[in-house]
Amino acid sequence: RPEPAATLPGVPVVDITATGPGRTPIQQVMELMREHGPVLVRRLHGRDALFVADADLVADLADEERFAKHVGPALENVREFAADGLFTAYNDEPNWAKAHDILMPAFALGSMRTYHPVMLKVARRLIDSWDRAARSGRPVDVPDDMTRMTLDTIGLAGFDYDFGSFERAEPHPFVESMVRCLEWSMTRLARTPDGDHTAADAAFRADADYLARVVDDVIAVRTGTDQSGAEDLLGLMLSAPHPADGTTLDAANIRNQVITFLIAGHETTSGAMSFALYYLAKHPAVLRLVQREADALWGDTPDPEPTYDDIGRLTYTRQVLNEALRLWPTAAAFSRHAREDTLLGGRLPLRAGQAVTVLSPMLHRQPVWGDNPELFDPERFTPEAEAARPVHAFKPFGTGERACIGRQFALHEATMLLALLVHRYRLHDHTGYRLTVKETLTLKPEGFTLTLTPRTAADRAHAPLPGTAPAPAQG
Ligand code: FDE
Repeated sequence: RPEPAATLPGVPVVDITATGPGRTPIQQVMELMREHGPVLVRRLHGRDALFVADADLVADLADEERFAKHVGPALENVREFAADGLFTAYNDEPNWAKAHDILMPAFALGSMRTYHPVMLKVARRLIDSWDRAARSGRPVDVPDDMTRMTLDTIGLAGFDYDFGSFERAEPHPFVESMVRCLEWSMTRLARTPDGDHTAADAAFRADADYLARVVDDVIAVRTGTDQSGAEDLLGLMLSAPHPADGTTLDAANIRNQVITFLIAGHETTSGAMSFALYYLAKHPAVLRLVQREADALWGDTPDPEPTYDDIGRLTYTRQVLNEALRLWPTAAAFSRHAREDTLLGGRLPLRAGQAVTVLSPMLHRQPVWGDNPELFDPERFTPEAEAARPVHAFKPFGTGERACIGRQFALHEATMLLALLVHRYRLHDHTGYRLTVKETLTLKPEGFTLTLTPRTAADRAHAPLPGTAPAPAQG
C-alpha cells in the first residue's frame, strides 16, 4: 500500500485510530478539515485515505483523461449487495458500459415527461397523508415521509411496482433492510482488526438476501405479464439490446441494477428534500418566495394539476434545492483514482491507481462560495451567480462519465413535490428543531418533524412580490 503521507508535501496526516470514525464519519472529516484545511490524510489502523475539498484540486480531479471513478472501501462494501450494478461497477467491468448505454435513454431529459404523471400520483399520496396529519394536528416525520415518497416513485416509475409505503405505519421492510445494509457498509470501515463481527455479518447477509428476494419479486411480477417490453427501466433491462453487440443484460446483472436503482433512487433524493424543507422551515423569507413562485403558477387552486412544463418554470424552487444540496449533499463523498502517475493540481504526486476522496460538503464551503459559506442563501444559484463560479465548485452529483445518471429524475421529482407542499401548507417548526445529521452512507436530518396547517387565500395574498430579495437569515 502506498503511504501518501510520506510522499505528499505539506499534507497533514491526522490519525483517528484512537477514536475511530464513529457513526458520523463524514462530519468527522468535515471537522478535521475545518481544523487542518481542505487537503488531508486520515489515518485509521495504519490505513491512509487522502481527502480533498480544495476547489482547484477537485477541478483537476474532474479531468477524465487523468482520473477515473474509484470504487473505494465504502463502495466495495456496497458491492457485497449491489455487485456490478451501475453505482458499484468497476470502470472496466463490461457490464458497466453495457448497462450505462442501455439505460441512458431512460434518464434523458425527455424521459421525465413519461415519469411526470407517476411522480404526481405519488406526490398526491404524500399530500393525502399530510392532509390527515394537518387535520389532527399530528406532526409529520419529514425524512420518513420523504423516503416513503421517493421509494414509491422509483418503484412505480422504474419498475411499475408499488411499495404502497403510505399504507404502512412503519417504513416498508425493504427500506429497513436496505438502511441496515448501508449502515453495515459504513460501520464495517471502522472495524478494529481484531474484533469479532460474525453476528453483524450474519445479520447483513440476511438483509442482503431479503433485498434480493424483494427484487426477484419485482422482476417476476413483470416477466409474468406481456409488459416486459415496456419503456421503463425494467422494460429496458429485460429487453433492450445493447447497441454494440445486440445482447441484453443477464439476469444476475438485472437483479443488481434493480437493487442499485431502488437504493440510489430514493435515499439520496429523500434526504435532499428533507434538508430543503428544513431550511425552508428555518428561513421564512425564502419560504415566502418559494410559495410566491408556486402561487404564480397555481393560484388558489386547491388541487393543482402541475404540468411537465410547470416544473421547468419553478426556477426559484430549484435554487432552494441546489442550495440545500450545497450545504448537505446527501451523497457526500465520491472517490477518484489516478489513471497514471501524475501531479494533482500540479503539486501532489499521485501514483497510478492511488485514490483521492472528494468531500463535497466541504468543497461547497470553500472560499469560491464567498465569505459566509454556512449561510443558506438560494441567491447563490441565480444563473448570473452560477456563471460567475468555477464549474467544478458544485458537485452533489459526482463528476464525469460516472456522475449521477438519476440527476434529472431526482430534480424533477423533488422540485415538483417541494412546490406542491409549500403551495398547500404552512410549515411549523413546532419543536424548534436543531439540526442533527444522521449518516447511513447518505445524510438525513435526524428526527426532523413539522406540524402543518392548510394555507388560505389570505395567506396567498400576503406572500411578497417576486424579485424581493430574501432577508438573509442565520442558520
Ligand atoms: C451516481 C451518483 C453519484 C456518483 C458516485 C461516484 O462517483 O462514486 C453521486 C455523487 C450521486 N449519484 C448523487 C446523487 C444525489 C441524488 C439526489 C441522486 N444521486 C439521485 C439519484 C436518483 C437515481 C435513480 C440515481 N441517483 C441513480 C444513480 C446511479 C445509477 C449512479 C451510478 C452511475 C454510474 O454509471 O456510475 C449514480 N446515481 Fe445518483
